[in-house]
Amino acid sequence: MLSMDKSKEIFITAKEYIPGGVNSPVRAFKAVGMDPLFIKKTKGSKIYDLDGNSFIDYVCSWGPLILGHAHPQVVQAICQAAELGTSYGAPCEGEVELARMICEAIPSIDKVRMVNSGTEATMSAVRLARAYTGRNAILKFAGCYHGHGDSFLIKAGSGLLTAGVPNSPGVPAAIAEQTLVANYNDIDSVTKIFAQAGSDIAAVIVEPVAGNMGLVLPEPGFLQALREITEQYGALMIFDEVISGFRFCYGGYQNILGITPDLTALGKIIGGGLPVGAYGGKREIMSMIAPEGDVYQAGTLSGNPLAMAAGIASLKLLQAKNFYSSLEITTSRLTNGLKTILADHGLNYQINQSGSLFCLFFTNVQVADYVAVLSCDTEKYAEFFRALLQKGIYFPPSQFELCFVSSAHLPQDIEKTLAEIDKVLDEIY
Ligand code: HOZ
Repeated sequence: MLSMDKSKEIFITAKEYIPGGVNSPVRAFKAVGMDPLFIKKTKGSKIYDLDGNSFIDYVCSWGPLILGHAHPQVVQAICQAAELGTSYGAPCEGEVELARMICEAIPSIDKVRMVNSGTEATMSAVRLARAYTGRNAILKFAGCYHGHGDSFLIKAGSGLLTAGVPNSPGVPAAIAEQTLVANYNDIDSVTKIFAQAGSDIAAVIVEPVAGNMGLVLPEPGFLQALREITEQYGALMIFDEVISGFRFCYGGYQNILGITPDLTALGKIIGGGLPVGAYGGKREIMSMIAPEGDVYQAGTLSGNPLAMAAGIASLKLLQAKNFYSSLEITTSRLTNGLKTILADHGLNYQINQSGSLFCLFFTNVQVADYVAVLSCDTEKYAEFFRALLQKGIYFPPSQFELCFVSSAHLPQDIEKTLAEIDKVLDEIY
């Protein structure tokens, strides 16, 4: 057994001063029935805890670290920026450079506003959509998660799915009423809602690849149909690309789909591991934001020079030839190996993969929507997680989160991961 004494000890203190001892619920490891690891340092594909254990990391800070931990060029860019001051509260060149890179990479984005998190980006995009359309309702999908804004905590994914909490206390009923919920990959459920309330709907917000109920891919035609119906009713389409932005290609998942949303929320990768979000879209919509227009949204640390430097350095590295194809090859090596191991153990568990994202669902049901996700054996996943952790492999501490592969994951990491999974399945089955 690995010693985790130091993590356990500090968790006791953490719980005295921080709600639940963590600053974001999934990190508490509640869904896998153990105390969290406290991380001391990270490098490449590995994280190291306070007790000196090392783990191959498939969480990668929940998405930003597509280049792996502490990439030397990203760290250098942050250090150089820090020498010049950590926050200006005034415009700087980095903001313009990162905005230009985003607009050039994602054709639907004419203008972009930097914020500090994905949550801030989605909340602000919804406010803007409401202002632009003069309507109040929004439509989201069961199991999709768009951060913790009041409007989104209705049938949300991520930590809320883990905890089985369909809603959160503190969300006023009047706000919750403005959020309509359809089923992902089920255009009929969308059509029905539009038929009843289409003229009240300001926007449909959707993760083009759903990444907060495990990984659920859009079925062919689903997002195109969504684009058509939003246009038909004069509602905006907001793509939440906080996870998918720059994850599958140099741009958004929308570049691959060939769909043009009205607004896009970004985060994670564009901040290179520092706290950044952004929302952008059509010029005439974005021009409504203050000070150009009168839709108010502001932030002391928005466009922070360190975060901009990390984002710019990261995006430059993502432009390398074959970056995305080689990342996908690494990931497929892992998922193909996993499929063989599962078959050898007589298990028919489902693996969903797209590019460098994947999820191992502990269910025999093909996973294309929220209902299928709920059929997973979460207890067995927790057992699997705990056993794998003992072998030095760090999977997400919840069945309903994703595995992220980075360019720092080497063939030997993949081989070790597969070998350890094989042993763990022997142990638990
Ligand atoms: N909302 C993130 C998972 N989808 C968790 C973020 C964190 O705990 O750092």
